[in-house]
Parts: sequence; C-alpha cells; structure tokens
Amino acid sequence: MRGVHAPGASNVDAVTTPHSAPDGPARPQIMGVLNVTPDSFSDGGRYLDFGDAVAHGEQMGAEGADLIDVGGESTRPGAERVDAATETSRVVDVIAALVERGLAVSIDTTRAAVAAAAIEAGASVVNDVSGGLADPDMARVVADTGVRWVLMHWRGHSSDMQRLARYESVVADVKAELEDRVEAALDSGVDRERLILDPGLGFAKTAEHNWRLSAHLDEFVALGYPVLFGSSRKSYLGRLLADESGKPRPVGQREAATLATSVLAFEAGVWGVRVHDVAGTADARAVWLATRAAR
Ligand code: PMM
Repeated sequence: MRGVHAPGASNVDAVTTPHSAPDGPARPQIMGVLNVTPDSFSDGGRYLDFGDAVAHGEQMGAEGADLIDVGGESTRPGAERVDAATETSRVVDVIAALVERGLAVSIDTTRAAVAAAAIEAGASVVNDVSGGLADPDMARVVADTGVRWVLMHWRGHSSDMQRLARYESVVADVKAELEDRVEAALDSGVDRERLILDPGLGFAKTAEHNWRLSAHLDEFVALGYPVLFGSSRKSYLGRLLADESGKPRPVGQREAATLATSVLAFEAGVWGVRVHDVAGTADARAVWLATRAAR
C-alpha cells in the first residue's frame, strides 16, 4: 500500500469508530510513532522541531499509517519525567497541524491535562501507557470527550519499572491487571466501545515476559476488546539478534524483526500495531491481507 494511501476522512473513521469484533478488524490498523522528545530510545531528538515533526507525521500518513501517535514525554526505561507544561507545548501545535491535514492522531500521554489539551487540538485517541493509573483524572477526560482510550498494562513510571517486572504467570497476571483497568474505566463512565487494550511490551517486562505475551496475544484478543501491540525496535529484539560477543543489535537495525512480530500479531487478531517503520509495516500488512483473502 506504499504510496497509494491518501490520508483523509476515511482514515479518521477507521480509527475512531469502535469495533470490538473478537477476531479483530478487517484491516489491522497501523499507528505510526512520532515522539516529539529529545530522549526517546529510537527517534528521540529527531522531531523536536515543529516542521520536522509535522513532515514526518505527514510522511507516515502517506505511507499508510491510520493513526499518528504523538508523544511529548519519553517512556524509555530510566527516563526522567518532564513537567506537564513542557509536554503539552511539545505536542499541541504538531497535533493541530496533522489533524488539519486530515490525519487521525492519538496522544501518547499519562497526564489528563496533556490529554485534554491534545483532544482540544484534535486528537481522537488517548494512548495512555499507564492504563489510567498515573492520573486519576484521565478517566473523566476520556468519558467527557468520548475519545477512544488505549489502556496499556503498566506498573509504574519508567524510572523504576524494571524493578516491577515480577509475575507469577505473566500472561494471566497482565490479563487480570488489564481487566481491572477496564473495570475502573467502566466505573468512571467510559463507554466500553471506546477501549483498546495493550499488553505493554517492555513496560515492567523482561525479554522473556515479552516473548510470552507475544506468543499468547490471542488470549488478549479473546478478552473481547481491540488489542494494540507495540514491539517496534524494542530491546528484546536487539537482544535476540545480538552478535557473537553478546552486543545487542542496534536500534536502527531491528526493522525486519519488528515486521516479523507485526505479522505474527496480525495473525493473532490484533486491532493494530504501533510502529516506527510505517512503509514496511504497510507492505507486510498487504501481504498478510492478500494471504488471508486467498484462504
Ligand atoms: N511503547 C512505547 C511508547 N508508547 N504505547 C503503547 N500503547 N504501547 C507501547 O508498546 C508503547 C507505547 C515506547 O516506545 P517508543 O519510545 O518508541 O515510543
């Protein structure tokens, strides 16, 4: 689909119209990552400039992204937090510009005030890596505005999340903790049709945990909510592809591995994948769709 995708209203509809078929949507969604931060692990520092950020978002839309995920705070392990005003100022103008160009935008934030400003600027999805835990006001913002809400599995902020990577059984525990977040969201008046779940690869997870969650994505799909999968360029892939000396594969050379995980996720029935390489993922999706159509 590279080069033939025209961003526009149909994009926005696909993303904002709830569909909770247990076996996923007809066409998995591609969420393109746009980190307007100096320190994200993969694209940190590349899109801090307004023009660069908007150009990259537009490019991802042209390559086939259904949704541009704009973030103003790095969530990489060990990252220091920025204040809400800084986070907001990094993202709002970029969001407004992308929405003006017909693109659907999600805001990657754990803060209700940032989410509210982003929604005001036109974002139609809140991608909350804390699943509503970090800010008690997030549920109200989502309920009041009627946007979609990605509830990702999370146990704590980046500074100490690897310490929290302890599970009895990672698949069962993550599912149960996500179901708790769903209950809390519903209790706050959020429409169940608006929810999207994400197992949160790399967030309080070891490489072994990530592999187990990836291998059991179908169990998350079976919960009956759309599932988002975010493996793109993460360190467990770097570790898998380490050289003989044990040095992990550099971030920029994990694209083929990321594509393999995305195709496996499509096969498991996910609603969408969150990726840095939209063009490659759109090609992989075309292959997967053609294969499915020929079954
Ligand atoms: N991963 C990152 C950031 N936001 N959001 C969701 N829903 N799922 C993820 O797996 C996820 C996320 C970290 O990756 P980045 O630093 O490349 O943005």
